[in-house]
Amino acid sequence: MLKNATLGRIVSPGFPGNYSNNLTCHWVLEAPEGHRLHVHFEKVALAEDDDRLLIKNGNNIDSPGVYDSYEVEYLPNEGVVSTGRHLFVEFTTDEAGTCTGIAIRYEAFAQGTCYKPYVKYGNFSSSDMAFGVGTVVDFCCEPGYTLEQGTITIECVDPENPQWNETEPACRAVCSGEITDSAGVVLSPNWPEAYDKGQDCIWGIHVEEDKRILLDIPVLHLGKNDMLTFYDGDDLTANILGQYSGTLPRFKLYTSMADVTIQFQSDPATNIYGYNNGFVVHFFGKQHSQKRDCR
Ligand SMILES: [Ca+2]
Repeated sequence: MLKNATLGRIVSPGFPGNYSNNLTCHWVLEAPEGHRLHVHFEKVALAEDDDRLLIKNGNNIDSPGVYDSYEVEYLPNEGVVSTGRHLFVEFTTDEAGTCTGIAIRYEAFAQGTCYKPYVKYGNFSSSDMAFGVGTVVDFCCEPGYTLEQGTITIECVDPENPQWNETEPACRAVCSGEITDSAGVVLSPNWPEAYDKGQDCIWGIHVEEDKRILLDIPVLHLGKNDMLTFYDGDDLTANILGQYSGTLPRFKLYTSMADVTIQFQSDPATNIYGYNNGFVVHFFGKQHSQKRDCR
């Protein structure tokens, strides 16, 4: 029983390692008086057997359900909300087969308002930080992340039952993109979580014409059959600047022109091995070094 639940996180035993078999875990969340609860799913990774996550709109297992991993194929991006002060969470596992488990974030919000939006790897601005009816919220993602699902702007509507008029977006590191900013970052798909097998991604980066590009790669941690390739130009026929797999310490590359093409291919056969596998590439448009007129 979590009394006075204002903001926190529930994780399955051992998270982010695998959970054990034969578990039955219960949590009862109780928001402060006059408040409701919003739950956001950070991770629900269950073995495809009888392992189950259930969330009930009340303080016991017989309350009406708001989430059941048996019935839901895709996680609701916007999470779930309670109508009263309580949510009942049950996580059960059978006798074999485990996985990473669950991580859910909860936050209380006052009756008569919308819940405070939450976007992992993103930010928002709001016309009213109390999130009353009429509040308009605009979202953006951190560098390297792309808005997916949902919409950029949502509004708190319905004085009788305050709720957001649209689904909140999610921010994800996606496979491929065309980037025309003068500086930024390219992340491996799903970063900071592991990329999937069988990926083939291409990013084109184009800075102002009279510049060239400095690439600074602080993280490169790939499987031995996965490959990150940098081409000195705007397509895959350009000269290769560098081709990498495995793990490398921080390094830098320079293009000779204003375009670079980055290709990432992961082995379709092997599966990945955990957190922080991937890469981080920062890029900056740089003036070509010029002769200085010294006196
Ligand atoms: Ca199981």
